[in-house]
Amino acid sequence: SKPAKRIAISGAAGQIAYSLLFRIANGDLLGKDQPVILQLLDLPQAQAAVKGVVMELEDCAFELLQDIIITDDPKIAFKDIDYALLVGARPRSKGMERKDLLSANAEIFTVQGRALNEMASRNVKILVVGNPANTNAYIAMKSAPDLPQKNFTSMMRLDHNRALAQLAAQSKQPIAEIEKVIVWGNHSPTMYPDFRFATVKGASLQQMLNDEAWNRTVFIPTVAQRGTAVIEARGLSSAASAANAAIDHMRDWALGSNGRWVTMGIPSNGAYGIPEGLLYGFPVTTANGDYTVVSDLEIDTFSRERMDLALQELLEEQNGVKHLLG
Ligand code: NAX
Repeated sequence: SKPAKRIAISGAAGQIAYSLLFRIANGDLLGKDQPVILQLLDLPQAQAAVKGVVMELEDCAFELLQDIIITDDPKIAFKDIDYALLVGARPRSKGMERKDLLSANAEIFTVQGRALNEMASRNVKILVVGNPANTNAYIAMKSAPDLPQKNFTSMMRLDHNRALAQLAAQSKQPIAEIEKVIVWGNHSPTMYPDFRFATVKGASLQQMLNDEAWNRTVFIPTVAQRGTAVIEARGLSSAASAANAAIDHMRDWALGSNGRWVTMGIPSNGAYGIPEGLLYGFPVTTANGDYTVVSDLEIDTFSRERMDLALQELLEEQNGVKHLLG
């Protein structure tokens, strides 16, 4: 059989990881013929909980799961890895200001970026899930100068999938038939879900729905506030859907999207007026382990405003942590 791929997951004791690890071990990420080794990272005080999760992983008797490493040291977790799913992050505690949250995470992702730089495979594919995801990915990328910048991505796929679900419900069309949906910008309430180019069996979804008021007053806010709605209903933030999106993101990146557009947070190549190197949500297609930005889409006035709003927010976040990068 194939040699095993090494996959690091941080935040391994957390609730997203509890949905994620079992699916990866089951072959949902890299396929049913690809053995995996899980390299689990969490804080020292979470090691006992990680061990409990590992007992359950063992008890599933997954045939593809070749080995499991448990550690609180990023250098051990990232040694020779092919994939990293960076889920662990510092959550906002009561009374914590936004800038304190940013610096706490900047510290975590500086350390992890350096460890990736030193220990990971040179082809490692990195997905940052922990919030603020785009800026955390930016910090990790800046802290890993020896790795290609394009290897650093952030998760916008949950927002993309949420948009698909809303569009399918509104148009009463099957999700599998809806293509070319985009979520521009930041994984935050400034995100811009955009279905101007979306198609159903090749026909324009925008023309089919023909309701700009629904777009602006229902669709965009529903997608952007979905995380909050889940917290209000469940008392906990999205976990299974976040894990599912992380798998979608990595699987498509590794194995290809077969021509379909997907949304990834990636370092900008300068397209659409987004400054080069800024981590921003773009429509991409993926093939042969690489992603390509969908280029030359027309940007109308409303879209430009929405895209710039997210850009301003990300510039503030990313400028706000620059001085910590050394
Ligand atoms: P949990 O609080 O359940 O788990 C987080 C885990 O990370 C804990 O076990 C904690 O000990 C660990 N951790 C904290 N700092 C660490 C560090 N420096 N190194 C290693 N592990 C560390 O959170 P969970 O619900 O799993 O969410 C994880 C992150 O995903 C949060 O930051 C959350 O905001 C973010 N999300 C991002 C989404 C996205 O679309 N980009 C959507 C879902 C989710 O809200």
